Amino acid sequence: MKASQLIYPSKSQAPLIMGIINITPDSFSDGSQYNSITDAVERAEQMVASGADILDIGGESTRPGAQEVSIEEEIERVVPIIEAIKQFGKPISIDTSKAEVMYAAVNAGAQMINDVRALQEPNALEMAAKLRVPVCLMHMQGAPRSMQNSPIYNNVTLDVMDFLQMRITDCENAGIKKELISIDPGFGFGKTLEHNLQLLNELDKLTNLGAPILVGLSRKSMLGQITGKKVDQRLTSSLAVALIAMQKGARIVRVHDVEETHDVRQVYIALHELE
Ligand code: YH5
Repeated sequence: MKASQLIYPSKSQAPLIMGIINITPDSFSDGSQYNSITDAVERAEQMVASGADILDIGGESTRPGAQEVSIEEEIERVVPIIEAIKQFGKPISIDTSKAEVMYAAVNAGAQMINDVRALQEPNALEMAAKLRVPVCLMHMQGAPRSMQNSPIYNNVTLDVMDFLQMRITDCENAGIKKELISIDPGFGFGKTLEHNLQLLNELDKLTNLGAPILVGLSRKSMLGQITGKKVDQRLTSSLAVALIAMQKGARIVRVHDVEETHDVRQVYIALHELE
């Protein structure tokens, strides 16, 4: 089956659900790559059955303190998964900052680049322009290793918007069509709880940048700070913020729990008389 093309939903269309498939060294703990591939493929199949519109494949952990991954290692992690999940017929996005990984992933069948470093790594901008696929530009203050050490903003929403506007301009100057660009405020990436809450409250302001908004809030630490719950107990709070983000204009929600988020989207669709 050929994967369908990825087209961003307009203001009057239902938001898309992006399912998160992480391939990290933890999945290789038994030393065999076979299990991690079959695991990821099984999760992807379930996500598609539950209503995922996009599958986001990541081979680099951006959690604070996580080990850096080499280009070769990242390619070895993601390419077999992409090749194996193409059959489900849904667009695949590659969560990477490395130009070489973008190239290998798109050649293997990925149709979108999701970059937490907003194409600022060497050659990433040129590579994304050459590949002509949709790109998500995310805001991050600092680098993953140290980003949560007292992040500072003048006004977090305005600072994030300034950054995203500059990256949109740089992308357009590099030859990336505006229609291919989506933006993401980067919840939890160099932000305190207060910063994250202000960004979510003011998410609608980001629509003024004229690019579809993607958000990743699922199971994040800010939900742990609010509810006092550990990462595997954050489903309810994740669903609450998914609905709030949709109401404030998010066009793509990046989530772990696709089936439950699909119900949330049904509520949103019914309320707004969509489809
Ligand atoms: C994002 O927001 N995030 S990777 C910590 C967690 C739970 C989840 C402690 N890639 C984003 O998902 N891409 C990641 O609990 C992303 N937007 C986009 N576009 C971090 C992550 C996570 C971290």
